[in-house]
Amino acid sequence: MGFSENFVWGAATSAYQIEGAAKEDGKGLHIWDVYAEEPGHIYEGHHGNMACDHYRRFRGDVKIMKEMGLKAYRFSIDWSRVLPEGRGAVNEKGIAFYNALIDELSEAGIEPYVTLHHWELPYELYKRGGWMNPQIVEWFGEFAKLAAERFSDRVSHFFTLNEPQCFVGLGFLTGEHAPGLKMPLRDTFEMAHNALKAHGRAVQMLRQYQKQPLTIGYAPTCGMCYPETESPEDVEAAKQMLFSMNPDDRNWTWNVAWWSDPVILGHYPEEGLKRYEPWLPNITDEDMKLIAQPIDVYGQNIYNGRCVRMGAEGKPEEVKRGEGFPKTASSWPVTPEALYWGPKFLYERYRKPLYITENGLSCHDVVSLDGMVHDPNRIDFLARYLGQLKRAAEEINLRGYFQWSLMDNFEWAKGYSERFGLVYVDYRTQERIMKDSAYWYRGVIQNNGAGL
Ligand code: GBH
Repeated sequence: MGFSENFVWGAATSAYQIEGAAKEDGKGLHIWDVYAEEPGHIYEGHHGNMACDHYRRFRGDVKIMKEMGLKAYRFSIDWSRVLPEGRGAVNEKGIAFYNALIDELSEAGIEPYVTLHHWELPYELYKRGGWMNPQIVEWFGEFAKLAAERFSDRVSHFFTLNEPQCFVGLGFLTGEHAPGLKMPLRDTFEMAHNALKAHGRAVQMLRQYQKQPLTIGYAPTCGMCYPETESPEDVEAAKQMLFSMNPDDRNWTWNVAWWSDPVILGHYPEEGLKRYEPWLPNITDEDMKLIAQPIDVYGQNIYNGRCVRMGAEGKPEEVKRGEGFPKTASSWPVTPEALYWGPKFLYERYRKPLYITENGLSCHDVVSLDGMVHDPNRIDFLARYLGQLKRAAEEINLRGYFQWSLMDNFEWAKGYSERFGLVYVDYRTQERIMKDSAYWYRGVIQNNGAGL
C-alpha cells in the first residue's frame, strides 16, 4: 500500500522563472521578456532578465537536486531560446544549454521531464497574432519537432502545454499576465481552440521525430473541488461543480472539462458548447481529431480547491470559508483534500495514468541567524497534501508528484515577492540555501512517503 515502488518524486520549474540570460547567446524575446520591462506590470518593476541565473548556475542546481534525492526534474524549454523568431533559424547556443542541462541530469541520475510551453511565447510570433493566428498550430509543431530531434535521445518524458488556462485566461482575458490584454470572449475561445490544436500537432510531431518511444502528456490546471463530507451526495456535488462550466462567463477558463475533455475524450463538453455558442469559433471534426491525439499520461497542477456540498435543492453549492481559514503567503487557501479528491475525480473521468505536475505554496521565508531557512509552514502544508495524495495513490494509477518549486523564482506578476522554493535564493548574491522543507522532502523521497 502507499506509493508504488517506482513512484516519481520530483520538483518543477519553468524557463523564464529561473534561467535569466534573457538577452544572451542569441535568445530571441518572448512576450514575458517584453511585458516585464514595460512599467507598471510587475511588482516593483521586477523582471526575469537575471532571475536565478540558472542559465549559468545549472550545474550547481543539479548538484542540489541530487543532494535532495530528487528522482525527476520538470523544466521547460524556452521556445525563443532555441528558435529566436519562433520558427526557422535554430539558435545552437540555446540547444547547447539544454543539452548540457540534460546531460548533467543524466549523470546525476535524475530523470528529465520537459515541458514544451510554460508561457514563453516568442515575441515574433505574438506580433503575427500569436494564439489568434491558426498558423500557430504548425509553428508549435515545428518547435516540438525540433525538441524531439535534438533532445528525445535522452529525454523520454514530454508535456506539451503548461496551464493553457493561465496563458489564455490571465494573458488575454483578465490581463494580469503577459501580454496584459483584455480581449473579447470570442477571441479567447478561438485562442484556446488553437492552443488545443497546437497541443495535438505537437503530440504528432514528437511521435514522428522521437528517437525512442516517448511518454507524452498534457499539464493543465483548474479550479479544483472537493466535498465537504464524504457522503455520496457531497462527493457527487463536488464532482458536478468541478466538471461543469463556471457561473461567471468571464471566468470560463478555470473549468477543467473544457480543456481536457477534447484532449482525452475527443469532444468539448455539451454544456459548454451550448452555453458558449455565441462566442465559439468554427470547430470541425478534423480539429477534434487533431486535438485528441492519443497521449500516454495526464498531468494536473493542483494548488487548492473549493469546498462543495449538495444544497437543499439538489444543486451543488460552495461552502464559504470562515475568517480564520488557513492561507498561504499568496493568500491561497490550504485545502489538502484537493490532492485526494482531485486526482480521483480526474482519473475517474479520463482514465489516464496521472502525474501531479505542480503543487506547492509560497511562504514568507527568511534566512535565520543560524544561516538556515526554517519553513515549518511549508513542511506542514506538504505533509498534509502528500498525506492526501498517498490515499489517492492507493486507489488510482498515480505515477508521480512534482513539487512547485525546486527553488524560489520569478513569480510572474508578483515578481520575486513570493517564494515558492524548497531551495532559498538570495537574489543579491545568487546563493542557494536548502530550506528545512528540502531536507524534509528528501526524507519523504528516501522512504517513499512511508511516514506520511
Ligand atoms: C502555476 O500557476 C504556474 O504553472 C507556475 O508557473 C507558478 O509559478 C505557480 O503555479 C505558482 O503560482 O480556484 O478557479 O479561482 C498556478 C495558477 C492558481 C491557477 C490557482 C488556478 C485556481 C483557479 N493557479 N488557480 S480558481
